[in-house]
Amino acid sequence: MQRIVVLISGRGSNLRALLRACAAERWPARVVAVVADRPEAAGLDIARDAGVPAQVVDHRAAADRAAFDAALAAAVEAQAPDFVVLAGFMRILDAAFVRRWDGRMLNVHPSLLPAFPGLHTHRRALEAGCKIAGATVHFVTPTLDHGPIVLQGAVPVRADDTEETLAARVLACEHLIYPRAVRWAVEGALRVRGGRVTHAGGAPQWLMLDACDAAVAPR
Ligand code: NHR
Ligand code: GAR
Repeated sequence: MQRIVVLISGRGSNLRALLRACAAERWPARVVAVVADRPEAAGLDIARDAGVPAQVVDHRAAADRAAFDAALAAAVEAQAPDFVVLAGFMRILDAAFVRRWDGRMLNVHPSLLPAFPGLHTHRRALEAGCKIAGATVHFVTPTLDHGPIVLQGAVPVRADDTEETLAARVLACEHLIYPRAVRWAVEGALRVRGGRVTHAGGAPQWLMLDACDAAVAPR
């Protein structure tokens, strides 16, 4: 059994999608702990309801970034995970932390990377007049939102979209692609070479939701 630690900061809807898929699809893995960087993260209750130990490493209680990263590293290390999965985790991690889990730490980011790394992705996509938006699962590297891309999902941008309506459509896409990508990782199906990720079995590494929000399945 592969051991997964999930790091969250907020609502935890991606955590919920991961927990559901892990149980329903009988992954060779389980979520052994959820760690939040803030005590009010609603996702902590999702973990507890699923019987997963949840703990807080409060970033506001840390003296500085280095102290927070060290405390978080210790909490993660204590779980001896095989994979560290960021699910709406809002703290930039230092290079030492990231290198420790090289090739074993994943993130879902709410844009079609390399467009719009960082924060406020939906606002920026709307301001840029994008007609397609989406989400990206990538391996985490020291450079923010620049790690090797595992899987991307695309959704249409509608003329009357607001940040909120676009975020909701992209989030639904995240809930489809993130469990799939994490499953590939725990199954050992991913290969990384020259900064590019391939699926050993040739599974399509994209998903598109059409204007009616039906999934367009890869062939
Ligand atoms: N750390 C590294 N080194 N590399 C990545 O690719 C990372 C990472 C930590 C988190 C998630 C990322 C996202 O999906 C992620 C990827 C936080 C910020 C940020 O600016 C940006 C991107 C992501 C996560 N955080 C502010 C900070 O000072 C705090 C913002 C807040 O609290 O609201 O850390 O988008
Ligand atoms: C998701 O849209 C995720 O991609 C994004 O925050 C949301 C978390 O939702 N992540 C980031 O913006 C990281 N900086 P959730 O808590 O319901 O999973």
